[in-house]
This record gives sequence, C-alpha cells and structure tokens, in this order.
Amino acid sequence: MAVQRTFSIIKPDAVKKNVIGKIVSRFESNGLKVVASKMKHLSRQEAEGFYAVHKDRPFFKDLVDFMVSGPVVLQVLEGEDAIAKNRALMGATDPKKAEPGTIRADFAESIDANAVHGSDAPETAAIEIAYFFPACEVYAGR
Ligand code: IDP
Repeated sequence: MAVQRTFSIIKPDAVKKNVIGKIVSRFESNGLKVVASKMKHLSRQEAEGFYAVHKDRPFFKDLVDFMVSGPVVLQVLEGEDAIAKNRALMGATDPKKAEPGTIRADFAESIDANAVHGSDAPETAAIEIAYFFPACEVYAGR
C-alpha cells in the first residue's frame, strides 16, 4: 500500500476535554506523521462548506452548531494506507458502536460530539486538505 495523506479534525468536544495530545499520540504511535497542523475556531461558513455533502441531512444544523462551538485542531496525516488507518484508529461514527480502544470509544460522548473527523477516500482527502491548507503549509517528506 502506498503512502497517502489524510485530513483530520480534532473536534471541539475533544479540544475542550484537553485530549489533543492523547489523540495525536495515537496517530504518531501507529505510523501516521503530522505534516500540517493548526488550531482554528471555524466560522459558520467554513463549517457549512466543509460539510456541504451533508447539507440535506436532518442533522446538518446540529453538526454545524457543534463544529463552531469551540476551536478545533486541523491536521494532515501522512503514512502507509493513511486514510484507512486513521478511520480504524477513529472507530465507528457512533461512539457506542466503536470498537474498544478506538479514539471515539475512549474520548467521544455521542454521535454528534464524536471527537474526530477523518477523510473517507483519496478524493475527499485531497479536497479536504486543500480546503484548509495551502500547499506551502503542508510539510511532506520532512
Ligand atoms: P464520519 O465522521 O464517521 O465519516 P459521516 O457519516 O461522514 O461520519 O458524518 C459526518 C458527521 O456528521 C459525523 O462525524 C457526526 O458528527 C455527524 N453525524 C453523522 N450521522 C449523524 C446522525 O445520525 N446524527 C447526528 N450527527 C450525525
């Protein structure tokens, strides 16, 4: 499997819980390297644009309200099979269904406040990375 990049968000609930380091440590100890990182309080427009694919879903407004409720950590992770690896480390969307030992099982409260986002495919990873990071802020191959 080739080296890939994926986009990660540590969501407002996990930032409020003070577990940024614990989550990043899971990435690093599982072969994912942080190649871009910044903390940001998303505007409503940024959150709506990021989750535009869900705009017709009943949970869209709650999702956007939650994503603008506090600062988040935006990151690009790089490594072998990074997209699937990150999704495995995150666990299922609903923390009640997430495997023990996954980030969501350990740090998330609910399907709304579920600690992390991770890209689900190479195409979405490329779009999501470019949405928040200009190429000059991604330190690949360091
Ligand atoms: P993912 O984050 O595991 O990829 P998606 O289906 O892409 O899950 O959904 C994006 C986000 O929308 C989820 O992480 C979660 O915060 C929220 N979400 C998804 N489904 C529901 C739901 O049924 N109720 C409330 N929020 C949801």
